[in-house]
Amino acid sequence: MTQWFTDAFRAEFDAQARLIGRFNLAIFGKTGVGKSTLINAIFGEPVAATGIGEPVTQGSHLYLDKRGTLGVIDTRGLEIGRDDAELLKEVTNAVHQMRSKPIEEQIHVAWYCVRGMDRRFEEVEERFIRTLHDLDIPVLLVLTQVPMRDGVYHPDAVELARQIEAKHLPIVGGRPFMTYAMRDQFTGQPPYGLMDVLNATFQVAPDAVHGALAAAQAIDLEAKVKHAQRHIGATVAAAAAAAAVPIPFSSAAVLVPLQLGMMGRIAQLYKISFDRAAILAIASTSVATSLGRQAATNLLKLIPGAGSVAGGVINAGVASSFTMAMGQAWLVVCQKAAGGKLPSLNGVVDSKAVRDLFEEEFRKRMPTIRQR
Ligand SMILES: Nc1nc2c(ncn2[C@@H]2O[C@H](COP(=O)(O)OP(=O)(O)O)[C@@H](O)[C@H]2O)c(=O)[nH]1
Ligand SMILES: [Mg+2]
Repeated sequence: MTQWFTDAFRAEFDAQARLIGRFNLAIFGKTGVGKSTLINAIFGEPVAATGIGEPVTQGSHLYLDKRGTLGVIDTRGLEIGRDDAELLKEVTNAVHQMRSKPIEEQIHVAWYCVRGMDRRFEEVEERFIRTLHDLDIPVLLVLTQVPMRDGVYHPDAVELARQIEAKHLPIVGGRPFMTYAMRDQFTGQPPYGLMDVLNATFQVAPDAVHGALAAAQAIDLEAKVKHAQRHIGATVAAAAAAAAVPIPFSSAAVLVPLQLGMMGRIAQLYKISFDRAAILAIASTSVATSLGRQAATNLLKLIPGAGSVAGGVINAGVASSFTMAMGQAWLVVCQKAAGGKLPSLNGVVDSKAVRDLFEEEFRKRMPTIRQR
C-alpha cells in the first residue's frame, strides 16, 4: 500500500542527493598527528583506518574516500618528510586532472595538520602548503593535540604557532588553528577549537558545496537548521508558483514532488538514510493508513482536516502555508531522529508517536485545522 510513496520519495530523495553534492576535504600531515581523529570529531563518523576509498587517478597515492556528502582525500604510502618530491608531484597532477571535472569532484579545502607539541615545522611542509595554495586550494593550518589549561595554550604550541606565523604562509586567517579533537581520558583535557576550524572552512569553501558541508559536519547544528530553513523557503516559493492557478484540493499532485523533495533534502542534512527517512515520512504523513494510490495526488490529504481548511481549492496562499507547516514539522522530526530523541518501541520507531509529533508541529503552524 505504501509502495507508491516509497518509490516517489526515493526518486525525490536521490534527486536531492545529487543537488546537495559532496564537500571534498583534502587532509595532509605526518602520520599520527591526529588527522583521522580530527575528521571524526568534526564529521562525526568513524573513518575506517586505511584501505578504504579509491585512488584519485590510476596508480595514485592520493585516495578519495566518499561518505555521502563528504569526500576525504588523503595520501597513503607516501610520507611527508620522506617522499616529498613524489608527493608534491602527485598532488599537483591529481589536482590538475580533477580540475576538468565538475565542482563536486574537485578538492574544495585542505587542512594541513601539524602536531602542536612537535616543536618544529619543516621546510618541506611549508613547500607543501605553498604548492596547495598555488593550485588554488584554500589551506587551513591546524595544530593538533594542543594541550590547554585554564584557557592558556601550552607554551610549546604557542611558540610553534609563532614560528609558523613568522613565515607568512598563504593559510586561511594567516595563522594556525589551535585544536584538541578528542577528550584525553587521563588528563581530562576536553576538545576545543573544532568550531573555529569548521567556520573557517565554510568561509573558504565554494558556495556550491555549503549545503554538502552543512550536511556532512556534525558539530554545528545551527548550520543545519539554516540550510533546512533556506530550503523550506525555496520550496514554499515553488509551491506558491505551482498553485498560482488554483488547483482543486482533490488533485494537487503537482505539489507532491516538491514536498517529497523538501523532506528528502532535510533528512539528508541530518544524515538520515533513505530507509529510515521513508519509515519516518510514512509515519509522519499517515500514508500507511490512507487509501493507497489515491494519496499520490496530494500529501495534504493525509493530514486530517486539511481539506476543510483549504476550502476545496489550493491557491498560492494555501500552498505556501501548508508547505511551510510541513517543512517545519518534518524538520522537528528529523532533528529528534538525528538526536536519538524519537520514541521507539523495542528499538523500532514508534510510528504513532512520530505521527503525533508531526501533526502537533504541523498544527502549531496551521491552527485553523481542527483536531481529529
Ligand atoms: N586524546 C586525544 N588523542 C588524540 C587526539 N588526536 C589524536 N589522538 C591520538 O593520537 C593517535 C594518532 O591519531 P590519528 O588520528 O590516528 O592520526 P593520523 O595518523 O594523523 O590519522 C591516536 O591514538 C589518537 O587517539 C586528540 O585530540 N586527543
Ligand atoms: Mg589516519
